[in-house]
Amino acid sequence: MIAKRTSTTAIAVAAFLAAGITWQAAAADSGTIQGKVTIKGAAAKEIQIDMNADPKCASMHNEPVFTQRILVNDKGEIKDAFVWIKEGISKPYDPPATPVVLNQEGCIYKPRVFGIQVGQELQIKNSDSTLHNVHAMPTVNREFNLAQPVQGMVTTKKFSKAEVCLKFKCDVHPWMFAYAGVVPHPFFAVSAADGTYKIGGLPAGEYTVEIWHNKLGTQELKVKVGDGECKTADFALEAK
Ligand SMILES: [Cu+2]
Repeated sequence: MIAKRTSTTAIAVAAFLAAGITWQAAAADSGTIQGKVTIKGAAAKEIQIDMNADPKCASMHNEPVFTQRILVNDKGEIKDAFVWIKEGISKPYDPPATPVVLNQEGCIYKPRVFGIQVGQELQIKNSDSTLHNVHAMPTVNREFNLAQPVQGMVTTKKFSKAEVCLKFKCDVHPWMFAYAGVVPHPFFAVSAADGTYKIGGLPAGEYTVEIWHNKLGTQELKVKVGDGECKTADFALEAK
């Protein structure tokens, strides 16, 4: 029985080594950094939002709506953390032609946290039949404050400088917040509901990976990745 197990292991090792040969021939810009974002400790409870200040907002929800300060599941996995390569990217990357859309729907920003490249178009859309006032509150980019009184309105903006993260609020509805990670390259991700994130297509190199969370702050990890390699960088954020 033991001998049989050993031989299975030997085959597995041989297969791994065989895979290692193709590993060396991996294409350029094929590194990946991925991981999971979790919380250490218990997150503060979310508070139910009172939308009665704008009956139109209230009428769009049948269920109670809660604040979304720390989106965490019962396994402690965090959604909506922004992960990006803070240092180590040397090549310039043109912004993609496809715009990012920030929608206002049911008096909530969707998405709540998103990444966008410097110079990439941001389309801010009002899907509601009520007034929203989008107020971008940057620290290094240009502030703007625009009213969107009409349903279906779209306003296009761009950001000229990197900024992680830039906060948006609505001056009409005090519960509405969104956060944009403005990055000078395409290497960023937002953690999914199970806390996972993945940044692919990386050139071989040594990187500083930063995580940003709207309530739990930032953390950094140094990660070295080669062509075709996939490295794991997990983050555990202290509860607040
Ligand atoms: Cu609003």
